[in-house]
Amino acid sequence: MTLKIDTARLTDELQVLAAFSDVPSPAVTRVVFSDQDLRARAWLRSLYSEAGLDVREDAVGNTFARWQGSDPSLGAVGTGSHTDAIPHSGMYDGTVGVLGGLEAIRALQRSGFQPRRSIELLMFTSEEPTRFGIGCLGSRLLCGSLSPESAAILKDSEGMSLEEVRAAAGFPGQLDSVALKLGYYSAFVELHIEQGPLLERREVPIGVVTAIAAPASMMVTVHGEGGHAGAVLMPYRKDALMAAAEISLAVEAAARTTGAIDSVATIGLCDVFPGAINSIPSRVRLGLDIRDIDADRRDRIIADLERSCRDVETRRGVRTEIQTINRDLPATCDPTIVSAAGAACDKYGLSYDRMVSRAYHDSLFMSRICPTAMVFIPCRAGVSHRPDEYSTPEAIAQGTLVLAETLAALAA
Ligand code: HGY
Ligand code: MN
Ligand code: MN
Repeated sequence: MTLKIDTARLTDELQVLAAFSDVPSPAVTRVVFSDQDLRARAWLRSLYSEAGLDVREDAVGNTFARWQGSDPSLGAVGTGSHTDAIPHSGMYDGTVGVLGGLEAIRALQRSGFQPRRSIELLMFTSEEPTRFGIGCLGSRLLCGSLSPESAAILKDSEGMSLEEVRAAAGFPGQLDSVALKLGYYSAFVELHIEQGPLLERREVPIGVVTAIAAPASMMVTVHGEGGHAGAVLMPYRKDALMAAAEISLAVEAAARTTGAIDSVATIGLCDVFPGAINSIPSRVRLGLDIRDIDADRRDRIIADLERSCRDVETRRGVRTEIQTINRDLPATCDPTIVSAAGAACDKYGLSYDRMVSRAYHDSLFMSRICPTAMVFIPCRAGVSHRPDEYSTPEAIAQGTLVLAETLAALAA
């Protein structure tokens, strides 16, 4: 069986999907359950139906498009990714895994392949933390690593709860109906852009992921004393922003000195209150993202953060609070799927690298309920989460081809 990917159609569908955005091209903003997200979902459902797939959506909007296999008693082979996009980002993060997964299924259908195990395309709800503050919301609920109770109380920046938002978006039903039973999938494979520079730098067309880094995110609130920028003299200040700056530099130093290049820490959110140029900050909220492929090493950075908070409290007379949003274990990808993806590359003469994913993905949580692996394709200069994120049609087609062959091997 030699598969043919319809590159023109796939590229065109990626462009159509990118247009469902709250900002003008080339940037994409598509926040979960926004009007643009709902429009995109409706359009995607029409594509799944056109391909003859059985479509269902769960109580949190995870979407499943199934190609029935000849033996429905067997666990299905899953593939897919997300289509929500953080503000002012690019058009390939996540979408390549959904539309590439769909084209992989269509290519297998066109070839006359008949799956024994059903092949199911997933579109996970809210992979990005943008609206509810936690990443992989849909896949966490699917694998049971987030309880329905904890999910129900999540709120967005307008104070709307997940319950209110999902009901208004047309996803009623009980959150406790979302978790999948073990065995529902026999395997899961996600196609995704690398979101890093290695494949392009090494001129290798495919990455086969062997491990996914462990993310942790937390909010640190520093409570100081406000006051008049002119009247309060320096020795008498309890400036929350200066304290937060010391904590930030301590976290950066901790990540830089673990002895491993895999340790990373980012402070992507900094909210200063009251936020007036002539008023000493009385409260600062920092959003931290700390990752490593080794959970213990990552946790040592968190320990340094905690130490720095205590130290700053003593020296500056401020009070700090650390709220942990998530602190996940890394994932090891399944060797059988890794070899199947490698064999698919060999079949088409595509070189590939085994590599670690430094971004987290829904696969991190799918690996809790079934053997899981990922296929990466290069993205230009490793850029992602930016409007200039880009992957060539050829790279996308090659990744889709490897995905299709891998799915066929797993579903045969
Ligand atoms: O942040 C991440 O790693 C993912 O792109 N949401
Ligand atoms: Mn992303
Ligand atoms: Mn992604």
